Amino acid sequence: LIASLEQVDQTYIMVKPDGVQRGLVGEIISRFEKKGFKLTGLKLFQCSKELAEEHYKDLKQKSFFPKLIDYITSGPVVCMAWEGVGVVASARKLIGATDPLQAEPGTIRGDLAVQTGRNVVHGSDSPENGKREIALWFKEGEVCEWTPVQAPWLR
Ligand code: RTP
Repeated sequence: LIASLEQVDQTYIMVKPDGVQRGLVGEIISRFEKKGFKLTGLKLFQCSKELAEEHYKDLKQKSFFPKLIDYITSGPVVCMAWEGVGVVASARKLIGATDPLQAEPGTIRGDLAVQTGRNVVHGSDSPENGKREIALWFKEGEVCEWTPVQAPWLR
């Protein structure tokens, strides 16, 4: 009964262009799969400048904004929607600090990156932004609701 009261959230995770170029897509997907979250959306995608600017609209006033938009549009990204109880905060923990040199070993950025401007992955910072970003990056019908089959060997 208690478990059924827990809120199931969605988060938008994106392998940034450097992660795709470096061949880290499988490694990054693996970390969320192994943790136990449910993948509900996945695609390789070249985004427009307009979409990148909308996604990062809260950072519009930052000095690094133009560089950030150039980076995100420099090549294809991998867009993902993940679902689960506590998935937003947990994904941020798995990803690690924005500056990869400050990110703990064991986190994606801590293990795989060195520069803030090339930090391989994005994760939504709140359940509200998770919903907003999934709606922004995925079209109707691209996000898939599915129920995992109860596998006796996983109990
Ligand atoms: P993200 O949205 O990508 O998950 O990153 P975040 O929340 O950890 O960091 P945020 O402050 O929202 O910044 C978004 C992305 O902008 C780039 N950035 N560059 N000083 C800089 O050059 C700088 N600061 C941030 C990073 O790619 C960061 O992930």
